[in-house]
Amino acid sequence: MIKLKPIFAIAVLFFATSLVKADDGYRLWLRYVPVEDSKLMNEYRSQFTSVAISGNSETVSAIKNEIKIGLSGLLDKEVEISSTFKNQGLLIVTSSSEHKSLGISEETERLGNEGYLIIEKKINGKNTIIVASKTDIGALYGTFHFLRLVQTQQSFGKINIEESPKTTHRLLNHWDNLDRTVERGYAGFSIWDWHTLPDYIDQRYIDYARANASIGINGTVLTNVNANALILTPEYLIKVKALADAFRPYGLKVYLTARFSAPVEIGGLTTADPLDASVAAWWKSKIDEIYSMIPDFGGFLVKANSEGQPGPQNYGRNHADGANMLSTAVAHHGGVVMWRAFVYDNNVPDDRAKQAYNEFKPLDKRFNENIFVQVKNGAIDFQPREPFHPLFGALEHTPIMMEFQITQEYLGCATHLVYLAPLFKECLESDTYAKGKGSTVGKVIDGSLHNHTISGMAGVANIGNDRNWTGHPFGQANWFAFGRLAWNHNLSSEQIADEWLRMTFTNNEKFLKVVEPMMLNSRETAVNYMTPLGLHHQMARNHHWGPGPWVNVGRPDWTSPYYHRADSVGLGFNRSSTGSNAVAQYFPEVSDKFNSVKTCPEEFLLWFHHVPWNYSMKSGRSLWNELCYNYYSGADAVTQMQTNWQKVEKMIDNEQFNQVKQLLAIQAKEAVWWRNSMLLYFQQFSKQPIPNNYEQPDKTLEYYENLKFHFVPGIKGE
Ligand code: GCV
Repeated sequence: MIKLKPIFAIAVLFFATSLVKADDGYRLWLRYVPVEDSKLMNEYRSQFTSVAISGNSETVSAIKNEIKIGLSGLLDKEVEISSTFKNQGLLIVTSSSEHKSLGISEETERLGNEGYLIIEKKINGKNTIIVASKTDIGALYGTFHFLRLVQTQQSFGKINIEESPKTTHRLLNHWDNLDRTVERGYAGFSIWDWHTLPDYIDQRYIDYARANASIGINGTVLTNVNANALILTPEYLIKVKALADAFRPYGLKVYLTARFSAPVEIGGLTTADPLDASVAAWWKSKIDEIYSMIPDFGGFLVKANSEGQPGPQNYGRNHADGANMLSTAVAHHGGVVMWRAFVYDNNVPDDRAKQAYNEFKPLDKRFNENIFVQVKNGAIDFQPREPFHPLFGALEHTPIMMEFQITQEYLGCATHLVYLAPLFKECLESDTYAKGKGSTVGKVIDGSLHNHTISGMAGVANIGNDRNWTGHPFGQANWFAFGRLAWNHNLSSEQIADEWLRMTFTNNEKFLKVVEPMMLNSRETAVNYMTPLGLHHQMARNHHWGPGPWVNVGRPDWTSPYYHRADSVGLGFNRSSTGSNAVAQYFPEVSDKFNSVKTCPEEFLLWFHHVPWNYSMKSGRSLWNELCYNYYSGADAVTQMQTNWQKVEKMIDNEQFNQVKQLLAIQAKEAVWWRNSMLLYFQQFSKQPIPNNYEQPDKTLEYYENLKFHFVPGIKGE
């Protein structure tokens, strides 16, 4: 045995402990550290003595791998896995003969292809937990659910869980360019290393698929909607195939963005007119080529005639003409087309918020069956708060794919802690009244309101090659929350935060009591210090980081004054019947509510109304004073987040604690920047003082207006 000198031995021990403890966030919520509660640990250890899993598909291997690293890590001992059933404490079963012999055929019959049961039964005298499904993918989802129960220290007792996803298509959208920059990405470069693909399969690809499967995400669009036709060339398709092969065991299908002008750019045609036979033939042959390489290819996401992207309107055709041509070519392979409703007219409209509805509502009956119209949650663009998009409920015959933005383009990039589940939920729970009370956006997108067989939710990813994937450690919570809600939009923000915190940090109740409320309030806090009371699109030009209410160059509907409409009378965009009448795009119950300044919820007041500075708000304060109140409470709430975070210092990993602490300091600084510059700017119009019980801005408006920033992440150049 080697003998170490005492001081050296202490140093080695210290180094080893810090190595064991340091958490760089790479493992996400799949940390699988030993169960903290010793009583539960003993229970789990005596229950899960060994595990039986039958089958030998690639997905079954993935399940075995997950059980091996997951359960062994959680129980802090090697867990045996066998393929024959004896007296194990945990069975994972997928075949109908197994279901029959266990007497659970009736229950499993009810399950869809991705569903599963987790139940308890006495087998050979032993209480056994059974994860049962019809398919291997169902069993994989069930396995992750089982592991989550152990990670979050749940008691199994008389467990009886039946789960099936509420939507058929649960997708991440990567806005990743082929040069590995990520549009609106704040966590490093793209995780797709096109240069080393197809020969090098980075472990990160597998861990990405594991993480997605653990929350039920079943598809990924690899490329930016501002698309590059090169991805459709054989040189790149072979790389796409390599990723598809790596993801397949995890039930994750690959999709691509289709550049509408590809037939011209890489196909040698002179037109991309969707009604031209040679164009349709080119796409058909391209799509057949893709399916010959990737038989389960998911389909295409298309941004057309928006922000300079080519589309059918370039040839005098409409969106349905373009989408139908593509969808016909993928249909017999089982693929779908997701056609985005985020469109811009070449002419500046009277109200940008009305554009998508105006273009898509008349086309409702024109789309083929395998087409989704993909609609952002709000009609402008992923703002900190927007009313739900009027297309939800308005399109009856066309399935709508929800598009949420997980990456924080308008929410402080990756330096602000903003938990997005409350934003997602606010939209999903909004009542469209399309078929009377209770016609929520959730029911529109899960297909139940209008009886669609395909349904879906997409989230613009916040993932990059940063070691912890998302830059801010709490950015991981937004990826997690998106997946959980795409699976079941009825889950609460609280439950999702609780799960994520326990899995990512600790089950320590004292920690949860401090950090959970902090997460849950963080979105409202951001709204308050950025754009309260329905203000929107006040971010700096182009990079959208930080305030820019003064931005007035470029297309009018890309400027801030277009949206805030501040003048000597008041503030806000009049979208009521006396203004742009955008309210008329909603069903009458909603439209009437938004239309009147009296009944419009105050959080949307300036979205729908131009309101006088001295208008009396529900609080009794004038609009101007309410604005001041909101900005100051937003910035103060970030200071409170810092104080709260300090309380958990000793409860979690030091590296992660410090990372969040430093990011909160940046957020606090930027919240004050937002507050001061917005109020100083609007003060020019209100001509009223910031009440003197508030700390007064220490800089001038001119100072803020002249700040210059270079190379802000998320955009190319500058
Ligand atoms: C991918 C906004 C963003 C763009 C984005 C666009 C879209 O305008 O700023 O970066 O482009 O939305 O959703 O297509």
